[in-house]
Amino acid sequence: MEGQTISCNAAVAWEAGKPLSIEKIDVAPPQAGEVRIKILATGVCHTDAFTLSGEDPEGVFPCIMGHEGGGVVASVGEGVTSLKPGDHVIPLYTPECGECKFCKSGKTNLCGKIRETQGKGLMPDGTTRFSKEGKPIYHYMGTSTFSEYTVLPEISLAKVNKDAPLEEVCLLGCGVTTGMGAVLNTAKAEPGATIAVFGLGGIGLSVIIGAVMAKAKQIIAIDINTDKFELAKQLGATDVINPKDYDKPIQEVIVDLTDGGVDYSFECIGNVDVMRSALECCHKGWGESVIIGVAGAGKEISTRPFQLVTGRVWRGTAFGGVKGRSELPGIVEQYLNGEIPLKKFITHTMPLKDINHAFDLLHEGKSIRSVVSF
Ligand code: NAD
Ligand code: AHE
Ligand code: ZN
Ligand code: ZN
Repeated sequence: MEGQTISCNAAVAWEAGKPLSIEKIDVAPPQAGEVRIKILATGVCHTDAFTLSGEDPEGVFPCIMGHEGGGVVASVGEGVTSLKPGDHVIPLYTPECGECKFCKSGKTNLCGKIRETQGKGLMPDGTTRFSKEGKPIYHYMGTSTFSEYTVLPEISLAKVNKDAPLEEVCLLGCGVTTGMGAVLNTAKAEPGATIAVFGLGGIGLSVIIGAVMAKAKQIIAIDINTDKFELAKQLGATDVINPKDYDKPIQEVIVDLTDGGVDYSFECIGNVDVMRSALECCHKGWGESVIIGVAGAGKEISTRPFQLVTGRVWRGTAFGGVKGRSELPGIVEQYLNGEIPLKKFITHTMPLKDINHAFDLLHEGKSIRSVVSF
């Protein structure tokens, strides 16, 4: 099977706004520098739903979505040295080549090596490994985990401890790492900090985990769906707030609650109006707001420049600032040491054939993470 095309099941997004369709597809063998993976589990993140909605300027169809996976190396292409069949891996939508300007900068986890082709749904050589009846199907975020088999560049795979159950640590492929990393790497919150988290899905709840790790003294969790409050409190939120309970802007509520504003805030929704609230609830002189949520084509953020003149800082984060190949294996070890309660995030599990139900649950606000097991 090593050098042959594999026929397997995948959830294909034929076009924006339509449910995924379970299809038999062909997965070509890995080319030079590439690795074919058998996916064992994948989470469903809001970004998958965002792209499927048609709002993503980089959305190309037909494609195979999914970017929060865990799998086992099935075979490797020519020149691959760091991975071998049987290795357990987490696909990375933010690769780490170690040699590009970004990787060498010491300032970012973004890697520039394959970003252009990845954004077009292609492998680095400009072609796809997926097809059906000879018609190419695009990759998604360089990962395409909604397939029994997928192909990734070697630089887009983190090798992890085989003791870690892939149906849990797949969540470290996006959501949980992003939220924790946003606090620890991007904001670098210090002990005693006050923190506001907007949106309590997989990302916002992981921000709470990061805030507890950073020893924040106050963690204010905000959502319009009060069903999310129980888990937020379990994870360490000190205050839970529903903006609908107030007749003044939520930033004013938080400023009043915190003697002038929080040290750090995190937007985990993708709503540009909430991004403004998240900035404006920060303390004058030093408060920093981190944008995590992904907003649709044409959306823009705004605030009075005076908010920045008077010392508030607006920044953003991708994958929580984590360099996947070098840092994700250590985060998996933290999980194995009991430091990251991934199980609490898995509200639903299902086989691939029911993946559309995971999208329904997400839209209905009923799930934190659905994990599809293969
Ligand atoms: P989710 O749908 O599980 O959670 C979003 C939460 O926001 C829900 O609980 C919802 O009730 C709440 N919400 C919606 N509108 C609100 C409002 N007006 N005020 C307060 N709460 C509101 O989504 P998720 O998987 O946690 O992802 C969150 C966002 O993060 C998405 O935009 C996703 O695309 C993005 N994301 C970004 C990165 C990154 O690297 N930057 C990584 C993962 C996800
Ligand atoms: N393609 C979109 C933006 C999507 C986006 O911002 N993706 C995040 C990861 S979301 C994970 O759930 C990201 O890492 N961005 C950095 C990058 O290089 O893509 C658009 O607006 O064009
Ligand atoms: Zn994601
Ligand atoms: Zn690089």
